[in-house]
Amino acid sequence: MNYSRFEKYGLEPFGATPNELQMAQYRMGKKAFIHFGMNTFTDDEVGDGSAKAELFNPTECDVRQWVRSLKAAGFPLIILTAKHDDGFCLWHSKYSDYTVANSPYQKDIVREFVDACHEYNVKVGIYLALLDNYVNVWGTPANNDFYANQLTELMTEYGRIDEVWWDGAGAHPDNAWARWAEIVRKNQPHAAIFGAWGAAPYIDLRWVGNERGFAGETHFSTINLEHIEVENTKYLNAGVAGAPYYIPSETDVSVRPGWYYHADQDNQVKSAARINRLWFESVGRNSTLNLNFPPDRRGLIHETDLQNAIASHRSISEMLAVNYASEAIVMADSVLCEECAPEKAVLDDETLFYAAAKDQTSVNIDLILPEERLLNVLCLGEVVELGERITEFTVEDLSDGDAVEIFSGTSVGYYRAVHLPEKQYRHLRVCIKNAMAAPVIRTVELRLFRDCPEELPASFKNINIAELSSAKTIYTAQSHEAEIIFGGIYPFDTVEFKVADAGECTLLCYDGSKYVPTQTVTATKAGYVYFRFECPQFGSFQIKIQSTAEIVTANGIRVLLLSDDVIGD
Ligand code: IPT
Repeated sequence: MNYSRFEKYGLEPFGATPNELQMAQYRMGKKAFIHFGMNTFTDDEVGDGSAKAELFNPTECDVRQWVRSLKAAGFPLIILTAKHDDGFCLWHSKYSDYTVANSPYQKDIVREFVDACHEYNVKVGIYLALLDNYVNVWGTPANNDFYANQLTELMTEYGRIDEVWWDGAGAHPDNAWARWAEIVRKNQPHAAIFGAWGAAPYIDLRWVGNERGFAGETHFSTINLEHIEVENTKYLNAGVAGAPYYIPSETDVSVRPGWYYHADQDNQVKSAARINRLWFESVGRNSTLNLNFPPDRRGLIHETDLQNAIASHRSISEMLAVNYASEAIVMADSVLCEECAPEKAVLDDETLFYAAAKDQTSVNIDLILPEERLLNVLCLGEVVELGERITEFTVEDLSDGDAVEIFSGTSVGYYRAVHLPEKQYRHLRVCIKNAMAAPVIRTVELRLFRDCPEELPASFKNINIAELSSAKTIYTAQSHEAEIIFGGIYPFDTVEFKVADAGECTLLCYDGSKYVPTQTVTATKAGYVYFRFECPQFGSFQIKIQSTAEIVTANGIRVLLLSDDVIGD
């Protein structure tokens, strides 16, 4: 990183700072994910590697459609699952016979994908799962060579790659992280590495701690390595102010309940308004958005998914097109020097910034508009090359004379977009109340956001999630236990089943690494048992029921969303 443009004003980095790869990621803001593979044809989310390669048979596969349309929806980088946990390779790997080469499709999809990205000037990301249920050497020393070999193929035979995605699922303590990272660094110097668990010392991007699409309201890129190494989702979601490692988060979430395409989720695609909210809660909270679009059995991204993504992109782009702060008179009560005056932060130029005087950790920035403007969003961004500094800020409205606090927040980082009450404003004040070092601010923006009309996904209601094609129910312990794997992240507020006699029943939700008991209900006699939640339970891939009474398997288990509030977390 070149600091000379800061040094001339005596500005020095505070704490941990980003590298160039991380800066490039921030600037992209959002990116797309593609989950396509054998699961698309078996209606699975995680395959066991037993499905025959012949099953992979997209009828109208058009990889260029994916890239072209996701570019139109504003995604400058697309990450492809070259291989998921089932082991089915979308490229012609020499190290496995479970590949597209042995399917009716035959063509190398990684090649088609990279070529299409280059054609449309889109950056390339590659996801190579750590698990391989087909080759099945995971957990043995042979896996380290096997993974290194496949990674080398992908890193050397396809041209430039900008992101490598290492899922935490399947991360093994004995994985050869240093060696694998070296394969990426040596062959693909532009590639940022996303990773988890033991990969922590080698990664550029961390997981945000959930697959529901939000970074915490407090969200620092700085974090302690051990929070990643033990996958502490609370800290992944919030970061830690002033912590020693600078590892920004990536918020991965699917536009559908599942990562893979399932026809019975066609009317559960997130609406444009919901995607807008994903943007505000990731990009607008100092994270990046990685939004998944699963191609269907034709080998095309479904029309609804694209329509909603494009509508969302349009409303965010319209918002970003006009920064009303650039018309304002901008004043601050502390300024380091003339070149770092506060009006520099309202200009559309990444290299210009406002800096408060040395050691000044609280400062007010006034924005006085030439006339009243209808506004509802304020965006701030720090010069994070000098470290994340701000820990507390408020926004005040002075349009009617007295200062009225209309927002209060904590972290800012590279970018923070907040909603303000929508009204005609004349005078706003950003009060940096506290910072770990004098604030250096890259951008201050005042904007008008016009949301897309909200359409609730029509048919969450009354669908038994446990009966969808991608779900499985497994009864164990002589039917005193049942496990339901949904194949996707569904909201639900009700679980219903029948017991053969009186007993205690506990519902456990899987949080990504373990089952967490959430509710216990006592059945006083044979009959139906219900678990009810006041608001939808989000983000579970699978649940388990344990009961001292026998579960009546003939009746099955119903997992439902009965309330309408599918939008809240
Ligand atoms: C979860 C991993 O544990 C985490 O490290 C990260 O890779 C994440 O997936 C990506 O979405 S596993 C998931 C079943 C919660």
